Amino acid sequence: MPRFDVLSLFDGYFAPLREHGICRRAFDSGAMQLQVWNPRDYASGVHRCVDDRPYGGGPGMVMLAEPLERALDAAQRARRNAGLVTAPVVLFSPAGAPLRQTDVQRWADSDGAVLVCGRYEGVDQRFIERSVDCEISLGDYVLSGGEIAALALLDAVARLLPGVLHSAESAQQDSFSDGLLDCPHYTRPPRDAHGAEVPAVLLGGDHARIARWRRDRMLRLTLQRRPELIAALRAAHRLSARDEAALSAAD
Ligand code: 9D3
Repeated sequence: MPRFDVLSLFDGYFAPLREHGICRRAFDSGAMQLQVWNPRDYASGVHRCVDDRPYGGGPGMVMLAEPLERALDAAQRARRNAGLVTAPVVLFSPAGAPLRQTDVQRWADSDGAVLVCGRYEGVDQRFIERSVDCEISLGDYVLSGGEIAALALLDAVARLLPGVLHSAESAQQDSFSDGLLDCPHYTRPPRDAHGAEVPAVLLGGDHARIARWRRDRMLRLTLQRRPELIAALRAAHRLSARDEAALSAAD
């Protein structure tokens, strides 16, 4: 059961996670724990300052190391008091490694982590070098801080935890967990008001044929939209001869 401790100047981002959907279920069932620590509460002086101007000049502000360090100490102490060993410290930053489903699965199987959400132009490098174990990004676009990235990780982890999803199969059948994009889905009616029909194979009840159709559609869609994912599966010898046949028929 992972426990996550989040360091954030905007702790209000994390309350809704406990209130909705699959994440709420993960917290209510005790499958995942979350505690949020605000570095502002660990800042010194009457002004409780958490940032300052960058040495060398330039735009924006930089987060002070000290309030982060003290909030991190409080979080690690609380974890120790709960019987856990010191957790790895993750910093969300545009310079991090893009988050992948394999990483999400590892966090779901772990005791959790301390998640540090950067704000402003960044965090004093001395905090990163002293205290951060890895840096994670959500992708190559600019966010205003690490909170949305932390929420994405927590959401992705929550749905993998035992007893949280309706069907254990859903997580197993995920797009990405097998390295492919998902196939199209259909539900009632079989012919809609626009006259559009559901592919006949899905209505036929031949489950082997349905499984083959779905696999072929996943392979074709992935080749069209994310050819690098097909290349990675090929390199890992995770495509069968009939997968290759479906791909040749596709182009
Ligand atoms: C021009 C330099 N900018 C780097 C792209 C400065 C900068 C912009 C935005 C520094 C920090 C941020 C705030 N972003 C995050 O903290 C962040 C982030 C992101 O912006 N994109 C993708 N993933 C992440 S994780 C944290």
